[in-house]
Amino acid sequence: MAGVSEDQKDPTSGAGHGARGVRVVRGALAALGGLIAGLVALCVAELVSAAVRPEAGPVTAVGGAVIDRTPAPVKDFAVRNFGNDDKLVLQLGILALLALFAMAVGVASLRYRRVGSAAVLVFGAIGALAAVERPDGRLSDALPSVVGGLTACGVLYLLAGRLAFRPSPHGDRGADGTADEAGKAAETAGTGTGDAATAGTDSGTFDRRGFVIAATAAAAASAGAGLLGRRLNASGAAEAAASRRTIVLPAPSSPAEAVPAGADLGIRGLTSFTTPNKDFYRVDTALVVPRVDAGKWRLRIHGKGVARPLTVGFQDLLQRKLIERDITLTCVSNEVGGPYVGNARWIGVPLADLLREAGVRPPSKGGPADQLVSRSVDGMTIGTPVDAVMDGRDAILAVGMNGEPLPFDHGFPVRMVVPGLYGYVSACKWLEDLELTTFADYDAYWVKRDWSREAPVKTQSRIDTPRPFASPKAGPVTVAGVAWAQHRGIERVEVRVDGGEWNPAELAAEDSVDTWRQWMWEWPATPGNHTLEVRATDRDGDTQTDKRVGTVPNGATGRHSVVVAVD
Ligand SMILES: Nc1nc2c(c(=O)[nH]1)N[C@H]1C(S)=C(S)[C@@H](COP(=O)(O)O)O[C@H]1N2
Ligand SMILES: [Mo]
Repeated sequence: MAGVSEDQKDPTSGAGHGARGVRVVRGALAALGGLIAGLVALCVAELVSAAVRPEAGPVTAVGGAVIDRTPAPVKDFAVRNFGNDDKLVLQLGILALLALFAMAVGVASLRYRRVGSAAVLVFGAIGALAAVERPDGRLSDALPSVVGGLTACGVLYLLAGRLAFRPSPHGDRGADGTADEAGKAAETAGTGTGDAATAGTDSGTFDRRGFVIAATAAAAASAGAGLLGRRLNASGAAEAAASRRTIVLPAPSSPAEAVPAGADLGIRGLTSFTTPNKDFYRVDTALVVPRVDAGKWRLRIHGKGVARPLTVGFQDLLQRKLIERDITLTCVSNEVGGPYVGNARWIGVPLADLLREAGVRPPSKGGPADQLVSRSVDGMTIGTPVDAVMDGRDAILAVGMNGEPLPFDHGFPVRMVVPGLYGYVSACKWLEDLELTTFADYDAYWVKRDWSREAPVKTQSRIDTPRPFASPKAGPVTVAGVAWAQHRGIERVEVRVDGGEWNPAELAAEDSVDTWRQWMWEWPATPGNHTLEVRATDRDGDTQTDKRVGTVPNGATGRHSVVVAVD
């Protein structure tokens, strides 16, 4: 192989002063060449992804593949520690790894020029495979990585050529093919082979200037391609945003009643009863938030026992009977005391109406399908019991959240919301397909990943104030928080100090059994360290257990407690 013979003749080995310097410079430039090749790959892929779709980019695709393969406990850890930044951390991690590999490949290509360039193709192939393998992947999704990889392969080959030693002025190297090749490559870049353009020692030179020019050109061209790709990708998003702006939500035929005056105790440090959209937790697997054009959106309802399959558009939905309801949504990954719970006022079409129109009967009425699988545009699948969505509860295909069309982060244009079930078994965002099937026949995304098939929300309560390790003054201290047991309702909340007697907390007015409920308790605090603990009882009469279990497979149990140091 030419690259090997090149190095065997490396005149710097064992040569005099300065040879080491050349070697270091050459190594550093080679690493830089690798980095630039990596940059080229990503930028070209970005540009090509604009022609395919933004989700097909290699970092997004590989990130998605990593998310899909992350075991539940690790994912849980990531969500817990990085919160809504978990995806940013993942992407930065992928980029950092890629940079390391790119530098290594760059250095390797000094010695093994073709092997190094070929290694770039392997990365392209990984990106391509990851993109096609995504749940919503198609063959064309491979294009960004393939084109990016091929381009980067060529660029690295060219750059490595510039770093090849060529005959020194002393003529101690034969005019072998490799050196010729390097010389020719240098000429192509218009640098000539004049001594001024070369860096070297007594015993070896390479085309440093040629490298710098080629590298700069590659970096600049790829940055341009990358920026253009960004632009183009953003324009698709802009159309979706425009479609969202033009939406006027009709008045619901069944509006929600005003939130009772006493539902929000207005206590400092206590979570507000209604969660503003911008503060609403976000949990999903999407590295690129899908931006769907509402005008092009379609929902298909089909599957087992669907007598009249339906396809509806966004405007069709808006013209139907709309209901408005306050519903508290909770994530199964919410730890005891955790933040992944929020309450919003949703507007949408009753899901049961649509299903009945399609001729669906729940299993309790002899229907053949017990599972409703909702699919999103990004390939998420979520399985919900048909009986639950048709048992009279307010299961909604939501189009509005707190008085505006759904935010993109929360599923625009349409998502599901089902009171009483954790989000992963009910709340599909960016919905595009509803299929009637059975739990025996099909496992949805999370079920394939260790989580339970069915998951009603567990009764929980949380202390919002005082905060952990707060140091309130002795005397009356307001202890307050929220409690939830969606679709059952909260009957009672109790608080105790240092494992003593349970004290009944005062409950805020109830909005509905589908929403959380604020509570407060006036604590006569005495100086010293104390542990506050809360427990809720739901309307079924079940009191939260103190037995701690983790979030996997169907939701955490245990009591939230907070340690404070009273002054
Ligand atoms: N398409 C899609 N829908 C999804 C998810 C997802 O990853 N993708 N996550 C689900 C989970 S686990 C939860 S808890 C809720 C969270 O909804 P939010 O992000 O609007 O709070 O969305 C659900 N719907
Ligand atoms: Mo969730």
